[in-house]
Amino acid sequence: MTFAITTDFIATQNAKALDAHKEDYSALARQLERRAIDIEAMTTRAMAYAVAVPTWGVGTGGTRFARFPGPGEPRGIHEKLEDCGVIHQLARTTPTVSPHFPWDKVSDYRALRQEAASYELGFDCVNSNTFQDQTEQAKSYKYGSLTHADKSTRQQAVEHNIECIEIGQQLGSNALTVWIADGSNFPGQSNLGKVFDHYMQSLQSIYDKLPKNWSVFLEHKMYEPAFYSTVIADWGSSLMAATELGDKAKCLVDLGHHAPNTNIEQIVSRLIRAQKLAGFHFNDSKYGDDDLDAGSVDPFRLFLVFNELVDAELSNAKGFNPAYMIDQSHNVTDPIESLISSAMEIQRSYIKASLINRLELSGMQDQSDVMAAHRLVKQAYNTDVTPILCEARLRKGGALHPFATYRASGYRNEKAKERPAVAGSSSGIV
Ligand code: PSV
Ligand code: MN
Repeated sequence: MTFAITTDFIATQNAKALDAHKEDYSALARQLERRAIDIEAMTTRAMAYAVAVPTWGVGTGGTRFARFPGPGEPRGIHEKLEDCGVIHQLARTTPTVSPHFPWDKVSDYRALRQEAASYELGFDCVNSNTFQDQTEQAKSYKYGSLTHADKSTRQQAVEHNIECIEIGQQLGSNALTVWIADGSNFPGQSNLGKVFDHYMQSLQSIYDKLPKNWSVFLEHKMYEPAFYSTVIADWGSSLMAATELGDKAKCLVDLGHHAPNTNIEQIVSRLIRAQKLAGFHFNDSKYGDDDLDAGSVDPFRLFLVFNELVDAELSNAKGFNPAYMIDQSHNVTDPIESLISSAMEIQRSYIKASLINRLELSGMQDQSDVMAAHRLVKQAYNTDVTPILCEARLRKGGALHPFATYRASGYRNEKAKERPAVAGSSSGIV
């Protein structure tokens, strides 16, 4: 028997914090009522909000320089699912996981799906990996994958993506996310037009294999590992490719994959308008693709992204159905703690953005009442919606205070005993 956090343990921890929570919830209810906002409606929204956890996120990440493994790290997909289960058990807002292949390969995917279900988890988008070489692979991706100069290497990368779709079908997924590391480090190394043509041909072959109701999400990234030029470097290239491919192709926005200070919320707004917003990889950064925890450095930016999303949702924007995922690398924290914290910050931004009276805001915008519009948005951002998030968790059987409950459970120490460190654990520099 492996250690598990029990329902009773959560209930005992919740009982200790219940009176204080009730006071805070009623105080917030009265405050919101004065602003004509029904707290019940907000709690219902918080309960319905869901964001997927990446399987690679529960392992300790690293940098180009080093990786410092943490105690009790998951040693494969089964233990990763166990950890993802704990995140959802406590925070109750991460009911799906997004797997990455070949990292999460198993021989029986139907069994894996059942195993996930035993933790009340389902599978979100599947991610392909043609940015590393695998031992059994014939052709190297050193100089590219889907855009490689050599046709048979491109073909190998296409086949891997098709295999990911097949696996995803067995897991109950309905989207494939494609991020490629392809690009060049030296001017002159590759023909910028030709590599894009290769990308389009390869993607078309993958697109043609998409089952009914499936989508392909194209993830752009400005730089790294290619430092001079990246084939799909920005949302312009991504949108161009998605438009040419057709309705099933959309653009995925990883918050870290832009130049510093880029107005990401405006990109989101444009993609919504084009009906091409696939979804997100949430994380945060100060400089480049830092892969820090969502909302840890710039929570206001996260809120502004949600301001666009909630606006689209409430105005029933055509084709709006984004897939929400987290994509982070936890180098110095317990990944479970980071993912719990990130999931709560993402949900927090969603609820804060939901507080804005859209009719009032649009009236102010129409009158060019700059400061009133800005203050209205800021008022929502400045509202502490913690009691709403706590109440949503409580009603869904989660922890009032997931972080404290997780620490009190001793889960990490127990896993450190059960999971002795192995050399070269599957979670690497992500
Ligand atoms: C690339 O940096 C990325 O954001 C892509 O989503 C990958 O699939 C993921 O990170 C994991 O390395
Ligand atoms: Mn990503």
